[in-house]
Amino acid sequence: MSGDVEQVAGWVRDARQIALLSGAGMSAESGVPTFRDAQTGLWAKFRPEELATEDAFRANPQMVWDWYAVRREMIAKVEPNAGHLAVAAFQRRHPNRLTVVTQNVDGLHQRAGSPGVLALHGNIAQDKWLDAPGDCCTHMEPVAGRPPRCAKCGNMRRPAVVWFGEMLPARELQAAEEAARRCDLMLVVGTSGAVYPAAGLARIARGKVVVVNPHASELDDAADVVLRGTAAALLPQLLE
Ligand code: BJW
Repeated sequence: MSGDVEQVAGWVRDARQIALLSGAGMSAESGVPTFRDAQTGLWAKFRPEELATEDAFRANPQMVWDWYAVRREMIAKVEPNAGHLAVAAFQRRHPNRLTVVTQNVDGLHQRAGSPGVLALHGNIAQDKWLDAPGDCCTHMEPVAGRPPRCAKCGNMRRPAVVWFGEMLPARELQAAEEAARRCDLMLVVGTSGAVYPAAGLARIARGKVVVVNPHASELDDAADVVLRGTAAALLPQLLE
């Protein structure tokens, strides 16, 4: 174990309250591509800021729906990795000491067994109405591969995720801010730190901040220690 890893493992042992803020890199070793490193398919052609918006969906619902369909299919096939499992095992051994705050919509922390996950950007496995549903919106018309629509008014279903320009779920965001403000230690794992308000949580953390990321991130300057390694390699060592 390197000196820094040993030092952070000591902070974990001493901390009464730990907050873990995760991003797409947390699931990379499960086989889920990250947003800003990915080089294939729609990821290479469009930036997330161009696809993950209500305007993009209204302008081209089929393209955006297809992007989500590919990702849903991929996520349904993958498994939590050693990083997710180490977090959940720590929570089982130490109830109420670690809060998971995730930007991920893949549900892998939950599937690993982490309780009370604060999912800031929603859940890719679920849909919701694009516009406020009318009384007629019980007559859904599913056509394979297309966004389901109300047969009467044409209202569409959309993925139940948080797009750019949309508010984060208020309860989850407030609980995440409270977890940041009370923690003795925040582990910031696998996020570029480019997207707010999630990234801002690392800047309001009361305790020490540790970034776990194989590459440079926009939150490195907020960290007391930066560990250059992957989630699946480092979390099992940190959360012994
Ligand atoms: C590894 C690894 C391994 C690789 N192990 N690591 C303040 C300043 C400027 C702008 C704003 C601001 N506040 C708000 C904004 C606007 C905007 C924003 O942040 N814009 C920025 C681009 C500048 N934010 C919003 O619009 C948010 N809403 C909001 O603020 O509402 C209030 C409001 C409303 C109306 C008007 C005004 C205000 C909503 C943000 C929603 C983000 N949604 C997405 C899509 C979710 C659905 C979906 O999945 O499709 O969320 S975008 C995408 O980015 C997704 C992610 O959760 C999010 C963060 O990405 P993440 O997780 O960091 O992934 P990557 O790919 O960027 O990074 C991966 C990292 O992993 C890399 O660093 C790798 O090195 C690393 N890695 N392998 C560990 N094995």
